[in-house]
Amino acid sequence: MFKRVLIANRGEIAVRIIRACREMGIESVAVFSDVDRKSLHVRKADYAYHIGPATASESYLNADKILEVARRSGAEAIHPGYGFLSENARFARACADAGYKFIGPTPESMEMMGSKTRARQSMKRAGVPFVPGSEHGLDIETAERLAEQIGYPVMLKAAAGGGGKGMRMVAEPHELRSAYENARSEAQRSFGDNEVYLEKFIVNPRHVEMQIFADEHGNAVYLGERECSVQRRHQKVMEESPSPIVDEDMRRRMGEIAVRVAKAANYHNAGTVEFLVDEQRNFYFLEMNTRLQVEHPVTELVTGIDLVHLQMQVAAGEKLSFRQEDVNIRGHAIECRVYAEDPDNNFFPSPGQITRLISPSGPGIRRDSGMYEGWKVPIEYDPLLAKLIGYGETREDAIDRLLRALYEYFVGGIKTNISLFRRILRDQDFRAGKLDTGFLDRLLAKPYHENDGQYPLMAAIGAAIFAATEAKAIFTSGSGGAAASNGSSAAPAPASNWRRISRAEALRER
Ligand code: MV4
Repeated sequence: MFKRVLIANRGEIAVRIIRACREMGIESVAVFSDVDRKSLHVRKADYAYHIGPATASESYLNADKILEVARRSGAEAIHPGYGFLSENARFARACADAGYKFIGPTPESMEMMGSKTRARQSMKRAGVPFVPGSEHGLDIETAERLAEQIGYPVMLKAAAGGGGKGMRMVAEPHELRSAYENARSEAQRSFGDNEVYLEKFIVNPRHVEMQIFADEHGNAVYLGERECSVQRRHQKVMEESPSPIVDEDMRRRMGEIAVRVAKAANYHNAGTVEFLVDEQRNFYFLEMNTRLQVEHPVTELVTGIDLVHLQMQVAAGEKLSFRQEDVNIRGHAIECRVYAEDPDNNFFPSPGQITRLISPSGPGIRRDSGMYEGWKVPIEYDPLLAKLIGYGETREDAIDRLLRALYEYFVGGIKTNISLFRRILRDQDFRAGKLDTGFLDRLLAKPYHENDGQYPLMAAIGAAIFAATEAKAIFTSGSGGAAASNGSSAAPAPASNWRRISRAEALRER
């Protein structure tokens, strides 16, 4: 196993990887920009190196600086996390050329998946179902002919794209030409590549993705799916595993296809195969993400597999120690992405100092966080602060635990989207598993008045009193007017001044 690993990332994912390193007896090397000098990953790592100014292109995206730190620190391997250089084939190649193991797939796999048209050509050869359309870039005449053939509505997409950039829905033939020009120039501007191809438009799709893992000896497994339909402007907000619409049979079919995708790409390490699922539950290959994903914890909780440990082992040349038959999905996990943004002001970014932080824990709760009290959230990077993950035997149990934990969560000094999750988790469509990629926009269009906002405030006041006095004094100070709300007269008086929030009360329509 590696003795020392460099983590080319920041925030919660760097902390997550440092934790795996410590568990495995691997020394961790952090890197940081000017504004991250006091960040949590720097404090938790065994070593930390300054790599430049806040601007990502001069620090976390600067391959030369990262490789320079690898040399100076004596690291043997580099974990890229997600974002930044994680899907950059040139960086993966530069690592290998400099003698460092890149913890991820080969540059060739990354290049294949980086071009959507190349990926579609390979998937066609491998017999993987993908959304009907073209496997090559198109000129306008060919696009017009093909669109007639497959039928409107269609979608134009940038071959170098992903994440919604350079994408245009076309409802009718007369709109095709201008949509084509727009997609092409946006693709050129965003990716420096104007190749555009065409797909049949899938109406109200769900976004379901399959986690796969492959070692460097030809073994590959799938580790269950994640439902990622709760998103806003192509930014995921909440993910869960298993998906409410995937049953055992669909999981096996989707999983076997995902493994076929991995084999066709000669894939190594952790990867995610994305599918669009239509209203008839047909699924189509969309793209492959060649990295560890933000939402990997929900898969860890339902499989019991530590994906970051596995990444290190596979990168060190070990064989997968289990087979597909050994993988069992148990329980249900849901992740909330806590962002520094204001849900009451169009999700406007809200950087600044965290003046007070009260974090939830307790049964079935996992928190992967990059923040601490007193830390200043920089404006320069992705606003993801933390991930709160609820686990339970059933989906309803996971929801109830998350709701409980969300009422314990208090972040002072900045705005966060925590209140949005309380709203989502109480929504009847969400609770019924009626999800598609339009779910969140529909929810946000409904009128809503959160009149339970006093609970976080109460928690903050309570914690402040707790910090200033002895716990015993509070706990023995009588019921303080609080009553048990579970309806049982035999229940003892609550041990604190907080009212117990019952499921019925939490869900009551007001
Ligand atoms: C689609 C689609 C409908 N039909 N392709 C958006 C991001 C990109 N990676 C793929 N996307 C979509 N492709 C066809 N042929 C609808 C979307 C889409 C979407 C996909 C996944 C998650 C959220 C989404 C939100 C809006 C649209």
